[in-house]
Amino acid sequence: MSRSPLAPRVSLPKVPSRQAVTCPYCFAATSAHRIPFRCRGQAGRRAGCAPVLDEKLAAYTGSAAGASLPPVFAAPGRGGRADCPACGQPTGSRVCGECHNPLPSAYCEAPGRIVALVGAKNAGKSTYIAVLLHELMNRVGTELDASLVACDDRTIERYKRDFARPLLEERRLLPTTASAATSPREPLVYLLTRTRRGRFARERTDSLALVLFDTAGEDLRSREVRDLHLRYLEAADAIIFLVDPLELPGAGSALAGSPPPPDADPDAEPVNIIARVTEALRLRRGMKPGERLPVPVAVALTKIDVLVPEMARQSALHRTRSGTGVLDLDDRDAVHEQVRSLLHEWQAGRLETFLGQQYADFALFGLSALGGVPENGRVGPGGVRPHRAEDPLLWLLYRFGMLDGVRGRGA
Ligand SMILES: Nc1nc2c(ncn2[C@@H]2O[C@H](COP(=O)(O)OP(=O)(O)O)[C@@H](O)[C@H]2O)c(=O)[nH]1
Ligand SMILES: [Mg+2]
Ligand SMILES: [Zn+2]
Ligand SMILES: [Zn+2]
Repeated sequence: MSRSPLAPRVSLPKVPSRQAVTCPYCFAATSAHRIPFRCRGQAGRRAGCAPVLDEKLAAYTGSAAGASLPPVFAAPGRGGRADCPACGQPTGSRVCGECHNPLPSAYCEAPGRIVALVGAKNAGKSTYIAVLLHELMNRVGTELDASLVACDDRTIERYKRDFARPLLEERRLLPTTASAATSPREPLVYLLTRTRRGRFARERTDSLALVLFDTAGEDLRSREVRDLHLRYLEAADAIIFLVDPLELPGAGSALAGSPPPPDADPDAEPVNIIARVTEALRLRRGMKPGERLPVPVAVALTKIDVLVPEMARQSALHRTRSGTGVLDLDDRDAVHEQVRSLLHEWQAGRLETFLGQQYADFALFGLSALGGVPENGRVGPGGVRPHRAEDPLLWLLYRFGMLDGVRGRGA
């Protein structure tokens, strides 16, 4: 009998958290007690420093708009607070020393884990980002008793304008992501925080930084953007790869309707994208041949609503996730096995082989952000009905020790 692909995961150590704090905007690492502060500034009758143009922040965002802020200063910052040397006011706001973006205190205290999202053009990244964040802010957030908070105002604005409003309110498909030449090269940065009562009634708070770049595929050809993305991937403590099943060569017959896209470009093939990213990661991390990368990797087939209905019967992938507030490990194994056999059926078995050779810890998923096939540039008549969109994230939370795994719940 062949070794179960799921077996080795059980004995793997929990992913260690890092000592230094990595900025989720520019990925510079700073030791936890050297993080600078930003003065609280004037407010109402409170005295404080006046806003000045923050040149580092303006350079990062590419605009002086919104970069007029109270000054940044260095201080030892015991207990996450310091007094501004200019005005004497205490402050608890910290920023990255390199780019001056805010670093939430929960993130500084319990150095967060950075989760990166990668996928070929058209894999469903933008749609997934819109839906996953909405799920985390609502249904899934409530289930896990977790809060998802944007780390800066630009993230809030961009999520509303570019993701939530068009897709969830107006039910229009998202336009192809504009090239970074015309849109900011900034990630959306969120902190997912979960507080749980542990043993001896002690509370324990864990956080995870979700750093989401929504990049146009062609941007990876630009050197500057590629460098930023490599830093992003290098800093990532976990990666979610999104794979469009329509791009898998053998999947055609299993899928309802939609023929493969006409501009089939070998560069955009999921296996090749994953291979390129993996190669870059190995190089940057100085991995020896045969050594497997330790970052947990979730590989998710998107758009599984296109699988023909016959396949849906008795399928782990198609039933709703079982377990509430926990990760049901039996359900997890069943979905992994099903996606694995789908990949083999679709002559994409080499994807799994490759992942097994390169990563010590990977898991396979299938999800649908929309829950149905869109028509004429719009979401289907039933609206956006995500299916298992949160699964990869729940698994990562489990791997980070932020969510309990249970067995024997029954399906
Ligand atoms: N059937 C189906 N199609 C989807 C789903 N998510 C995205 N798509 C389709 O895939 C296209 C590309 O998605 P998008 O999120 O823009 O991909 P990106 O280029 O990776 O950002 C969309 O225009 C939709 O037509 C889904 O859950 N189900
Ligand atoms: Mg996009
Ligand atoms: Zn930074
Ligand atoms: Zn001040």
